[in-house]
Amino acid sequence: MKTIGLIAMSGVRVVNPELINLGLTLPGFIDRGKVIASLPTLGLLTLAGLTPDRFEFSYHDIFDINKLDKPPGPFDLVAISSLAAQVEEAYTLADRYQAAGSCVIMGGLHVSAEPQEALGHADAIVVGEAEPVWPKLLEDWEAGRLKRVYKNEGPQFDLANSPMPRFDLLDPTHYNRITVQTQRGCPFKCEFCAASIRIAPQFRTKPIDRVVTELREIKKLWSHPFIELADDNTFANRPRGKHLVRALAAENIHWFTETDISVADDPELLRLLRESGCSQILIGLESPVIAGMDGLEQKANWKAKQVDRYRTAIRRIQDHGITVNGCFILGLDGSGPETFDAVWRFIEETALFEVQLTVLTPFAGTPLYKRLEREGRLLYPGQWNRCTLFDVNFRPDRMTVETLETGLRDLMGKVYNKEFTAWRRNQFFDRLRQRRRAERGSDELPLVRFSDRVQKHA
Ligand code: B12
Repeated sequence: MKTIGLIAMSGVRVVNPELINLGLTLPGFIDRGKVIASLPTLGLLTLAGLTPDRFEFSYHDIFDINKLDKPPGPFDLVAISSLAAQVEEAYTLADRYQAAGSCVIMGGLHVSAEPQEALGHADAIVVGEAEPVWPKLLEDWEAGRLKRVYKNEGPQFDLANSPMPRFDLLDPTHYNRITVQTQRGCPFKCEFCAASIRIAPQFRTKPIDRVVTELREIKKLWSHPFIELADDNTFANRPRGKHLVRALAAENIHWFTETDISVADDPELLRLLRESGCSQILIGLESPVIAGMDGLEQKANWKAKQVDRYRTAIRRIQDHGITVNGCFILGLDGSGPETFDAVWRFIEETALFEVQLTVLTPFAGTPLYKRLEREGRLLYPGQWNRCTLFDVNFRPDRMTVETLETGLRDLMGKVYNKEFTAWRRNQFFDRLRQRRRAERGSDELPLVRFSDRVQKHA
């Protein structure tokens, strides 16, 4: 039986040593880091699900190739996933596997954006979604006629035909969260976005019964799974989103997903979310400062138009008992050093339960990358290991690189600080208790600021 090794490059990546040191001491940052490190690579499990039984599979997480005496294997064929931040490590590993005689196949978001580069390290690559081409690739390999590039030239893949990802390949004791994908693409077009929209431009959904079948498969392997939806924007289609949430509610799971701020407009959806075991939604707020938001969403400038209602919307979602993971991008064009303080005040005012602070990152294949390249503002072109979302690799337009780096570091120090993190979390639970006590809730519950509290205790 031919053996296939699925090689997942895993864990968190940061280059800047000061951020690494800071990260090691900040509880809010470490918590998220642990969660991230424990997510498996769904793309590879999906490949396995597409593969006939005559192959023997194993799945391997590689956290640090420098600590690897010997790569897992030997395998007849290895399939390696690629995100920008780890792709140089992935290439090193691919070279080692090729030298050892394995056939190396690479695919994923980065390889799809930089196919020529990847061909220097792989026998064949898949550009874009794997589902339509993977079975043919294996057939060609077995027949000794492997092509260099596989890319779907036919109609777009219908998610109704999605294979069951091979969750059974995972060691259940190693993962505390499992990913399930319910849709691909997003109706918005943000200049920086490097997620599945880059390989699946149209917003498409997986039939809900298929999603439920995947969940039931997971529940056979984990008794109380925490599900992280690997979606771009789960509720972009609101009616379908509500059907999905009702279906998830019946599965008795806790779950997390990514969406946009407009969920706050729909009280029925918020109620359903709460009742369904949804514990958190991640929202790309990007910035509370309008200057940085202008032109960011390139179809209708949608994101810039939402900024004024961010505070009310976040309060409304959290007061329904769903925590918000608010994501901010620092260094957006048009936003200067005043942004750091504005973000800090915003987080304090909204008491966001969870916060992700990142810097603007030009990933290969994005309109942002092309624009910054044109404008001569890329600092380290081709050094993909710096595409971590935390390392600055471009020249901002309204501050120096150093100001952005220091601003990010200082803000992280404040936002992920133990006392402030605890305060934000307590605010969420306190407001929830107040709301439950109130006969009919309103958005006007009294707002307590962290700084007021600190002053009172000083
Ligand atoms: C789950 C997740 C993770 C997981 C798993 C990552 C992985 N390798 O799959 C973990 C926790 C490890 C992770 C880590 C990081 N992540 Co992450 N993550 C996600 C998330 C939420 C979902 C990805 C997913 O599962 N998609 C579903 C699967 C089915 O799609 P897919 O992977 O694209 O796979 C399809 C194709 O690409 C292809 N394919 C994929 N791999 C392969 C391999 C072969 C051989 C073949 C043939 C085909 C193929 O076939 C699949 C089916 O069609 C996305 C955000 C989002 N909403 O999409 C961010 C995202 C992918 N992550 C991102 C980033 C930046 C990171 C980190 C750098 C953060 C950090 N600083 O540490 C690290 C990367 C370091 C590392 N070790 O890889 C960026 C990546 C941008 C880019 N283009 O590189 C994204 C898009 C989020 C963002 N903010 O932009 N992440």
